[in-house]
Amino acid sequence: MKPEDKLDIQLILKDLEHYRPRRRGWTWRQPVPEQKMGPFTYKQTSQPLKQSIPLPASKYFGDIDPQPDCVITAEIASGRFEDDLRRMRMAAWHGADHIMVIRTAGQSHYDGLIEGTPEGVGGVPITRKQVRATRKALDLIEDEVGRPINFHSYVSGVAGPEIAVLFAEEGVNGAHQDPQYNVLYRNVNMQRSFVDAAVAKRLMAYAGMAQIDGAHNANATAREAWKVMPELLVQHAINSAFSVQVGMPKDMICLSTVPPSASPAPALRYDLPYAIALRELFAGYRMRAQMNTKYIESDTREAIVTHTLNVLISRLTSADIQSTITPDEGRNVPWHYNSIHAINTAKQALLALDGITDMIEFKIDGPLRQQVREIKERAVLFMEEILEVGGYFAAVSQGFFVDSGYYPERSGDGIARDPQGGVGANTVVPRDPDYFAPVCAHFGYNNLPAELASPCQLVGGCTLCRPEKIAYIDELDPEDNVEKRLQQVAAASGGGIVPEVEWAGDGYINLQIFLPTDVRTAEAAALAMGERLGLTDCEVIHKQVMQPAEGTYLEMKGRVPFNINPASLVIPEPTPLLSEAAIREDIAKHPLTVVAATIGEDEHSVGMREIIDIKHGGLEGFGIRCIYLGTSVPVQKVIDAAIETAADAILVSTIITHADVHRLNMRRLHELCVEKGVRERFILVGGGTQVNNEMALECGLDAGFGRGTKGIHVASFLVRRRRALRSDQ
Ligand code: Z97
Repeated sequence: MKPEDKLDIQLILKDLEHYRPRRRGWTWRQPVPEQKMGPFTYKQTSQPLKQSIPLPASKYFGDIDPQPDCVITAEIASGRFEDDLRRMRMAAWHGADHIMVIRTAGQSHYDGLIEGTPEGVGGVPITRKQVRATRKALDLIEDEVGRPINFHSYVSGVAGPEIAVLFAEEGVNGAHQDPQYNVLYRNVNMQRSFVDAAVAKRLMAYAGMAQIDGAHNANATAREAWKVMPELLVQHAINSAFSVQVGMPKDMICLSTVPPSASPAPALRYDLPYAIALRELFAGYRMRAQMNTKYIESDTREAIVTHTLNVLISRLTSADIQSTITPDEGRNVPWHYNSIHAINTAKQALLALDGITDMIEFKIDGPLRQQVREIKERAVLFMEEILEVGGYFAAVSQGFFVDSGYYPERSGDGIARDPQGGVGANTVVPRDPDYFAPVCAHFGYNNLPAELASPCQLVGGCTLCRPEKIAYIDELDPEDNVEKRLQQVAAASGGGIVPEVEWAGDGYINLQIFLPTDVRTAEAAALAMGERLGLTDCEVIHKQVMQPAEGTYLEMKGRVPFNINPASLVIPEPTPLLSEAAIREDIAKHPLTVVAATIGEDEHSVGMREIIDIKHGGLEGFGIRCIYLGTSVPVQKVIDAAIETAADAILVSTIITHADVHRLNMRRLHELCVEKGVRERFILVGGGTQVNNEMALECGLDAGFGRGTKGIHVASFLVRRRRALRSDQ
């Protein structure tokens, strides 16, 4: 794949029947303890990527893109796998190596596997074709970025064991698996859920998959979520101990830890002791740090701050996997660029906190220790009470779990389930003495004949040993399938460019609007504006009062009813900027003086000062000598000053431009220089909000700079022009 080419979905779909995953199992990053990158030495990074997109500020540090030592997760959940694949590529380029494909909401209600590529809502249903195409695309993507990428999904519901077989066959690298999730949230029968879990976990262990548990869901579900800390520890304990019993290695068991609170709560006073208690109790297991989702509202800024504080907890304690939740999770099915923002939040915060624990340590005495101890004690008491009432099933039937009291307090709002009831009740039957299953990676009793090397020998191999035996069904639905969707998208766009946030061709753009009115009026006014702008399907996705009377900030999405033909675009050739270092080096060797002024009757000095001032990255910062003459300076005077100071360049700015005065003044500068016989001596540059390069050239100057210009643009131009002049001589 070439970076400038789009992911070819047709190529991925081609010959999918014969695709085989190239490896099984999970891959951790390779930490490099003392890694030099650019001007810094990092303590907690891993091997860099072959190709990637660094954080925006990396340009100040030699474009470095250090990769933290822990795996970074991107949750991808558009509902169309063909668009998910493209987002996965964007995510990998930003540093995600754990791609978690969220299923359609509540897939664990399905009681079997489905086939084909049906569209989902807020996630895709698990089908062989979608899983296979995803793993195949990830092979290409991991080659492109130069790092293995873990593909992850969920093993739950009464079809859990079938899904686990599918995942083992198709090279899925990690999955959520926790029988408590089925019991509490999906009302699957308890016995059935734990028996299924044993089978599924055995398969996952065979395939080397990492497991993530489901404890975080108690935090996300409980009414007073920060109080469930003791229960979270209990849930982790039950799933971890069960998994080890079934045969999973401890270092493949990842505890899904979530900081239980968020500000305005004094969050770290809860989250930090909780994180420490967990890591102390579960030493030897892996920590998957999930971000707090319970308190995400529609304000993306607020979500990003919560996530940054969550990463602080991860760095102060430890995380083997740093999960990222998109900051728009509270308002829509996550959009492409919000997935990327989430990854960057984690990457940025992890790098900023590199080596923090070498510098600070926790107080051994005091509130932190007390809290840690208290949380552990409450969890142990919780466990003891489970035993007292007769075990886990009895405890669940009495509503012990997801109760919002701080144990041993109880609020009576826990989830209670009937041990004899639920989905799949009475479906577990004891195995007969002659029970024999001719499959590998099987849990429990199997009456394996002694002479067999492997159970599947009798049937000539199972699908785990002989993948060619896998029955691959392409599509079942003639309408809801990827080919049809791709055709429809292509037809609707007519080859033009259509904006997109979620799916190719969805047409959505997002507007940020401030309206000087109350919130209800503002929402109605925003929708009216959307209509006037010609947008369709407008929806206000965030509103925030700045002050009840002074105004409201809103974000509104809407679809554009057109597409842009790329052939109709006039795209100016970019002039690459010289690097800051190259400019400085040139100026040090060949000093440069500029005379600068706002000319004519113009009192606006800000634009020119921004270009010159060292504080804002202006010319002075590159070692250029700047003689600033002030505002409303006559053109004649500027030229005289340039002659007197033997300047190399004249910079003039005009902001006030009634009656084209900016053009007149620029032309005058050129003409007067010609009259005085000094035109060749000076590089003439014009600037201002209404100025552009073509216009300045037309007026006889050497360059023009408009809105958005920074000092480096002008400095780069001056150095280049001088180099060209030197080579003339
Ligand atoms: C996370 N943000 O990162 P269904 N099993 C377990 C789960 O936690 C889940 C499912 C199955 C979250 C992801 C919540 N977790 C979303 C242990 C879902 C999914 O098909 O929706 O019923 O199962 O963990």
